[in-house]
Amino acid sequence: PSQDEFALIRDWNDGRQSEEFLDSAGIVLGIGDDAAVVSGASDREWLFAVDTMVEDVHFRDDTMGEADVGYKALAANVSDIAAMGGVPRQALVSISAPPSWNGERMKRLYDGLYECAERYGIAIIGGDTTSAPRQLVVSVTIIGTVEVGRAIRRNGAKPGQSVFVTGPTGLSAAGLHGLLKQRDRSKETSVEEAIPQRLVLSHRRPAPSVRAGRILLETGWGSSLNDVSDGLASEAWEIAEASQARLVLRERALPVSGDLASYAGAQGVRLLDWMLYGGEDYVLIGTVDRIHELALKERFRAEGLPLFIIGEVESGTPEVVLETASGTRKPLRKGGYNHFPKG
Ligand code: TPS
Repeated sequence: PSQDEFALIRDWNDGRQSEEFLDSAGIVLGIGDDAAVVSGASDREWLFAVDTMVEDVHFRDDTMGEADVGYKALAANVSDIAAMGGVPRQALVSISAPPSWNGERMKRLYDGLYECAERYGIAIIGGDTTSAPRQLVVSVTIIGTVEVGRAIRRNGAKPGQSVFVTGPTGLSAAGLHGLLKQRDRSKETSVEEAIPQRLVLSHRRPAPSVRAGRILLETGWGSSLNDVSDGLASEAWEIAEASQARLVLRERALPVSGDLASYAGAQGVRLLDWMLYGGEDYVLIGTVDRIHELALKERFRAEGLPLFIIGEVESGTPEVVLETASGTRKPLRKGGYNHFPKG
């Protein structure tokens, strides 16, 4: 890189994380050389995941602030580690920035990124920065650790077990809906209709469930696990297919956020559509043996974390069905966000 580029990268990253923190995180050599050096632990396995955010696909100029983009790019990766029951440790950040993302905007993006890193104790150990012709692309690679042989996979759901979720879903999609509506409206008038802040916040600053994943691993009670990035129905389908089992979700047991319910009512949007197909919630869905269900709930409660039992696993063709209040069963389509629609 040129001197300019070095100066910028230093400006965005230098002094963000203390020497003490980086030492304690096992970082032998951090940002600045050709590669980072990290010490290993013999009683752990590594977890690796990568997740990318693209301007105008995952966010728009007017749906997220710069710091929100940085925060969410890392948070989505943290969620992938949480969904294995692991601990997030290090991250590498690759950014391709168009001219519209000047130095000041990039600095704010890194503000959000380091805010998330601090919250979850993640060391930023390197990355790559290039220019891009039009849209911003942020790609984060995350590294986590997990006790040998203990990672919680999607394929462990067994007939007779209960299905749980660690929080309400649909908030992020509703927040996005509100933000897009607000933008359309502000083209004509300057009247601002209130969107519940909780919805906007869950869209811009998702809170991945690392602690929940750790409880599920430490107790040994989580038999399958997945994070809700594409929507509850789609993630339930992934567990059903990997485990070769049917997941029955009870409509009445699905956790409903009060803010979401009133906003959906006011907007005339079907609440259930957001809850099942919204996506970007980053709560965890998984399964637990019925004999451990109460004790697990108690563990969650003791740590101030919610846990909702939303259904059961049955033997049979892999599929996901919704049992309505009246007891009728409706198959749920896989749904979810499709980046490559046919046609
Ligand atoms: C402006 N969205 C985009 S990607 C995705 C969802 C629900 C699924 C997860 O992505 N339009 C704007 N912003 C958004 N966030 C969406 C639409 C919704 P991936 O599969 O890449 O993890």
